[in-house]
Amino acid sequence: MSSVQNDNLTDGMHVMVEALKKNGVDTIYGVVGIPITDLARHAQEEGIRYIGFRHEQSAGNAAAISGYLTKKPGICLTVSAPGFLNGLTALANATVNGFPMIQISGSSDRAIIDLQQGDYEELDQMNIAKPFAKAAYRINKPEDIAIGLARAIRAATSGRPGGVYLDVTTELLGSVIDKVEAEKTLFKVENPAPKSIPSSDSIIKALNLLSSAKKPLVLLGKGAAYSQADELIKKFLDETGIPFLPMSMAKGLLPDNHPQCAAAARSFVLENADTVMLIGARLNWLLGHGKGKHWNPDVRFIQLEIDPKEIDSNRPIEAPVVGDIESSMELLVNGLEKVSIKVDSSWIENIEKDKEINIDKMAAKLNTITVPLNYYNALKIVKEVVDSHKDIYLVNEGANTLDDTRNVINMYYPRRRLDCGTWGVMGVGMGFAIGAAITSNKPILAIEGDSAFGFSGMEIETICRYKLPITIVVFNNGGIYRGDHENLGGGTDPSPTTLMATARYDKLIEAFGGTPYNVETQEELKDAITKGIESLKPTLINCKIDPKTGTESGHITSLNPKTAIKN
Ligand code: ADP
Ligand code: TZD
Ligand code: MG
Repeated sequence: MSSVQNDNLTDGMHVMVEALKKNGVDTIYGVVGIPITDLARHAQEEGIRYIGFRHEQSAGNAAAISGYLTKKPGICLTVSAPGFLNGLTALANATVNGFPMIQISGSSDRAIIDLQQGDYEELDQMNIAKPFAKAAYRINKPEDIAIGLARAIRAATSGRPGGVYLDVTTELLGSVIDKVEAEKTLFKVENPAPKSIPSSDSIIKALNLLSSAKKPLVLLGKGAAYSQADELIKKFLDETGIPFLPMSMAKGLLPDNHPQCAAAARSFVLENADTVMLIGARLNWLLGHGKGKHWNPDVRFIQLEIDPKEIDSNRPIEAPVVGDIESSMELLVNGLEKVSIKVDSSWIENIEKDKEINIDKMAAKLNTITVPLNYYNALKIVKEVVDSHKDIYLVNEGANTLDDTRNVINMYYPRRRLDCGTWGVMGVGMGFAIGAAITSNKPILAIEGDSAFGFSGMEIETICRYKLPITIVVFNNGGIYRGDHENLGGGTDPSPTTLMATARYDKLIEAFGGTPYNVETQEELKDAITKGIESLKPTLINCKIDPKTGTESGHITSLNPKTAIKN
């Protein structure tokens, strides 16, 4: 694409970069090609960091997690048609999880697309993006670039955040516009995610319901983590003494070893709580839809939620508090002096008893010594390392590798655990690790199933190219869930769940100059993770795990159709 920049004229590509700069965009994650190569080059020239990936899905995942960590939309840049589609999975995942991101994609000639005349990478991208995105826009005129970007920023970050698609045509990028006119169109979006203040009635109702509870529970979701209302949530819990349960990515919002944390008594508190206050958590499959055998049948709900449509989505909510969590928590904390919230001491004692029993059971699993290692005795080591590097970001995906890691590893700071989220999607690992490293400048530890790692594994080249402080541990059990299944047809092909147990994933990072480790014992694992983290250099540890120890689908075996379980 030729650049028409001269003293009086500019073009869509240059205006787009100016609009991004004006709105504080400091990083773009992408893969270049026609028609957006010059856009990436010029963005870099203008001081925006460009992080080039090997696959758009990982670029999208990096953008999404950066959005989650910063509350500013992460930007992913893709080429037309296939690049766009590769990024779309990440955009959809961002939307489902409530992460703010914008996928800016180049697209081919509208006139040819609309008549389906067969252009290079022809695809009607905006219409394809619509069902997967929170919003989708196309900019056709250079004078509309600033407005188009503003619409995308507002849609991505206001209300429930999500993924926004922004289509920039080849024609737009090359369209000439007078420099002075273009300059006049530029602006910074004012207050992109306005506060949403809940009604005072809803606050009073919520507090009254809590004060009538004997066995209350606060359930923290990733919406609470996202809102960054950390201090207010802490204050509310400190002042009321209510036990809390964090959803996976809300772990660490208050430290997992906080005395009120009921994570180790999860089943007990869900089965027995008489009043549950949801803070930024949905009653979706991850919570059994808030009904059924895992819940107290008489439980009453308070729900702090920004999206009014979410209320009553699965069961009636007695006290909805519709607003942003920060505003809602502020009003709730201020309202505490007007009500008396008393948590039954027997409730706390019973939770403590259940925690003790479960912690003992867990300790027994962690303290087994086996060769090869199993998930638990390997995770015992990871836990020890994380306990002495509390500020670390933990990226985690897999089935057993995901579920067991979540249960074993304590988190100590908000927004440090980044995982498969609402969809239970594989392939977020390296994108999340890279996005978190670029955004936080802190060391990242990625605990990856061998299958999970494969979905984004080529990004270790990206990690090495940018010299990122990422330590990857591949729990290599030789398979999806387990490595010991047989081909039921009796042939020589491996079973559908089988991967190579003998694979040396560590060798991959050697190709790019990273540090490899191949470990089989707890001592070797501890040494390798500690050195990896402390070196601040790209490190990949192949950790051999007994192929016989995993469970089909990890902790969600019951979601399989009844026919499928043949362990
Ligand atoms: P988890 O999986 O941790 O339970 P979910 O992603 O299911 O969390 O739910 C998060 C909820 O938080 C979503 O319904 C989302 O609309 C809501 N949410 C996100 N940000 C805010 C905010 N700032 N204020 C209020 N609610 C929010
Ligand atoms: N594809 C995508 C994109 N997401 C998925 N969740 C799956 C496929 C299905 N799947 C799971 O739900 S977990 C998993 C797959 C393929 C991998 C589990 O194997 P692993 O972990 O090696 O990563 P464990 O430790 O062996 O259980
Ligand atoms: Mg595996």
